[in-house]
Amino acid sequence: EIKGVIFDLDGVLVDTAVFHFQAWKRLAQELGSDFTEIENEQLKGVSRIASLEKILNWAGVDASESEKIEMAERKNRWYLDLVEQMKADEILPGSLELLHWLKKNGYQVALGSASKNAPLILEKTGMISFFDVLVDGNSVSLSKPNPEVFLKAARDLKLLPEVCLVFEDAQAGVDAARAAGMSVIGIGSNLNGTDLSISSLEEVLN
Ligand code: G16
Ligand code: MG
Repeated sequence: EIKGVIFDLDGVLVDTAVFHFQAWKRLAQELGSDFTEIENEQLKGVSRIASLEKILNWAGVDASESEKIEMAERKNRWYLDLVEQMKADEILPGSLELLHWLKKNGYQVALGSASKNAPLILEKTGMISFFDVLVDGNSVSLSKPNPEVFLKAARDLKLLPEVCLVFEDAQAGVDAARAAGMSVIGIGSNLNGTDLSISSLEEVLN
């Protein structure tokens, strides 16, 4: 019996991947390299600093720790400029309807995201009030596929992992949910280890 539902943010509730892509691409180009959509796929659910390390690796660029911090901050400023233009109608289809339904039917709702910008994005899109608990890149130290983010969400909801259901769009996130002992619904194709795969949250209530 599911009592709590934990949502990933990017790629599940809201499509911020396009903004991450544009900001990383701009950084890659400044490094004299390029950045493709295929490479961007590999950064889904990956923390900001781990994403940067992959990009530096693909670009064949060495950087000191302080240069890495500066680059990650630069990318984030560009990302936030793009997020600034985001409106409530950029919420992915089905998100609001499902959140409404879950709260109306007595489910506990949490966020389990790698993003440090998660509270800002939930605020901007008007979704923050649906959440009982927020666990994001500010409150966890171990990235997905480590289950920390989801285990912390369950603990904060005061629920056992086995009564929690996770919605995830990234393989690392599906693996993290599994490792936490939770049920998982995958959004999109090519995900292994899900209990169910759907193409959008719109399908959940239909
Ligand atoms: C999201 C994105 C990742 C991004 C990460 C960190 O994760 O999928 O591409 O690198 O957050 O974001 P930020 O730079 O805002 O801290 P999720 O877990 O919501 O899919
Ligand atoms: Mg995601």
